[in-house]
Amino acid sequence: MIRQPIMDNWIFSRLKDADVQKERWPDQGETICLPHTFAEDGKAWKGVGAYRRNVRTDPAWKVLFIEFEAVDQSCRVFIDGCEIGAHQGGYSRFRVQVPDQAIQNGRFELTVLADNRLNEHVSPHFGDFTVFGGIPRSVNLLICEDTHFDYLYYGTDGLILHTDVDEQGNGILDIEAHTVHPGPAELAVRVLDEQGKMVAFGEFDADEAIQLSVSQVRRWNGRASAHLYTITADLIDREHIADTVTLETGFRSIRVDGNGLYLNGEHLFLRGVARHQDRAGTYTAATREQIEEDFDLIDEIGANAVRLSHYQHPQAAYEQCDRRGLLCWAEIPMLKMTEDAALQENAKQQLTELILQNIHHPSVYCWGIQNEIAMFRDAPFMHEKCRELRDLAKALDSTRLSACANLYPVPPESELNGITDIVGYNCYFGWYYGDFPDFGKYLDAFHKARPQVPVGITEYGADANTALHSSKPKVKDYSEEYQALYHESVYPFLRERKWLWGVTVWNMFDFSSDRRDEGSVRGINGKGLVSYDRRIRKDAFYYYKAQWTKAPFLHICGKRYERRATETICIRAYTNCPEATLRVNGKVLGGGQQNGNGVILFENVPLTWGENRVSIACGTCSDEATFIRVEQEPESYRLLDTGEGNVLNWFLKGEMKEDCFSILDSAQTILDSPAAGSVLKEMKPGLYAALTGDTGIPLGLTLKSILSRETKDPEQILRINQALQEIRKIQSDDGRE
Ligand code: GCB
Repeated sequence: MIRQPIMDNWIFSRLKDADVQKERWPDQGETICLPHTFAEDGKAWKGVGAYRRNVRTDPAWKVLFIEFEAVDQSCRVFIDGCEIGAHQGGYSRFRVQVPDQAIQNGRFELTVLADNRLNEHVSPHFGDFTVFGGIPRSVNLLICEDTHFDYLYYGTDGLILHTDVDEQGNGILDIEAHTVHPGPAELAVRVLDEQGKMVAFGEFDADEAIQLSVSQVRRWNGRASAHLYTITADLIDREHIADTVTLETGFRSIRVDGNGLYLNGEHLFLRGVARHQDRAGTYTAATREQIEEDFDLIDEIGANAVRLSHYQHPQAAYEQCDRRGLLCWAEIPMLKMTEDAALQENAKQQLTELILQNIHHPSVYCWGIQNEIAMFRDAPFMHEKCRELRDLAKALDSTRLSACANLYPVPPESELNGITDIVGYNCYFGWYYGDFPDFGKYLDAFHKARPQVPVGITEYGADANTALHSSKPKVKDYSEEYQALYHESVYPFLRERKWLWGVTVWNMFDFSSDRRDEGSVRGINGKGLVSYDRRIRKDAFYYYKAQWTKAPFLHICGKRYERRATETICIRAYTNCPEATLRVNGKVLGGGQQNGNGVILFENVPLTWGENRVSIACGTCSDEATFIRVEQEPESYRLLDTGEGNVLNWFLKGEMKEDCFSILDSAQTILDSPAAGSVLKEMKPGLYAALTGDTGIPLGLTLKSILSRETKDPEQILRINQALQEIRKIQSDDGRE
């Protein structure tokens, strides 16, 4: 097979609804190169986009496929105006076959309609991330002989690899080959190690089940040694190699129990970060180099695991996980489960594609079947559908774990905790609700109730806008300092619970979420440890670097919080060194000890008017910062929201009774309390009905942000807040409301 990219010279146009119906696409458009999204000036656009291009063919070509690495979200493909294929789901690879006549004609016109309008039958139809639409990944021609691997088999290369290690330490490779061969054909399979030495070889009839063994296999062992093997399969038709597929894979065992996760028999605590695929400028159409840059940052922080959320990522991302030894949580975009049968069929299709297209990656340790579906309800039909998805995952791949990520109000005894091999909880104590120590209490209560269930934290985090600063950081001030404090305070509760299979910080990178308007930025979820453009490592990034890396380094926090209006300041450094020395304007001011949590604090450091050049050194590493003493801190350090909802911050002015309910609580917290719930029911009956019904409003959002979208009347919102402030939160024995 010859792969020929067709990335340039596409004509793109945005269609009006009527044009889509009539399939009358405008002749004119913008000439673009792929990858491409619908985004305009950084804003998402919803609709149908037409991509058109002329493709030249050679009439001598026997079989031709068009390969789409992804089209977002639903797609129809036309050749010379005739529909020849379609695909539903914006993240997986699929291919269509070009009719013979079009090959014979020497050219054809290819049209792709990409549609990212909300579609209740295709996941995701809800989620805290932007569905940008478009053709965000590569498109290629695959030119094949009559005998070829079956490239139409769920977008795979027709070679499904199952790897395992037997008790004697031999690698077992079971291959499921899907081929198309008009006459008899054979397969010759070679296994090469990293030095290029052939360690196994076999010849088989193309349709027989294939098994090869690699004696004393070198295991893929995470960051310690990510050893990979290369599998090459030649498809032979009458002594001629008609087609070849090459895939990298690895051999390892993974097991879990109530005490954690074991990689090749050794206990391993997963120190993970989650990643969404988008970034500033290119959005979901990140290039291979940009993907590598993301993984360089993930390496730098010292993570040993990644959650590739909430959908199938480009192949390059799984390859990075394989090569760098990062254990990878792979998942489908099932974020809102309904009774719709087509939606479930689509989930099964996306799960099949996710698994079969990625089964060879040794880094993948689990297949995630749902994320927080209980946000809408926790009903028996959902358990049934989750079991179906779990069974499908197991049937396709019996050695991998099945997984799900649950919303924090899901009680330990919920059936949602008994379906998959491992469970993750998305918990935001200290951000959307509760307080830092709640992490410990919550997890202990879960472990006590279900000690056998392997549990971990799939999400935790806090938003930070790197322009906002405070020396007294508070929840929801969106300051860089609060985010750092949050992680410093929360991670110890997680780190010490060795029975967790691990954690994944939400999120490694800021990402786009068109439903958001908060923290003085529109359209961004700011929980990243690194900014959306990847230029800024926030302070919290270095907290984890201090936890997870060994090469000595030191980072001074608050560098962007440059202007200070106090006589003295507290300077914080994150480091993996035991102690360090502080100098201000060249003068040694003293030494400091690291507190066992990667932090050295220098309190009451005097500032002189104007510039104070600070350096902190320990052994071979040091860092510098400048703090400028001023009369007044700039107003720009404070949250100054422009969104309608956030105008309310000016009204609220910090006069909130913290032990009482308020509109800053999540809708879930309000509904969980009968008293607070009834305030809402009385004052906003329509919204109450919507929240308790199945209208799709995420209950994890604050009531303030939900109300702000419902009404433009801040007075009414304030009245609701006042009524909620009359109701005290009652603490139960375990500290939860
Ligand atoms: C969650 C969701 C994730 C959101 C995150 C947040 O629980 O799973 O998609 O982005 O919370 O930041 O609120």
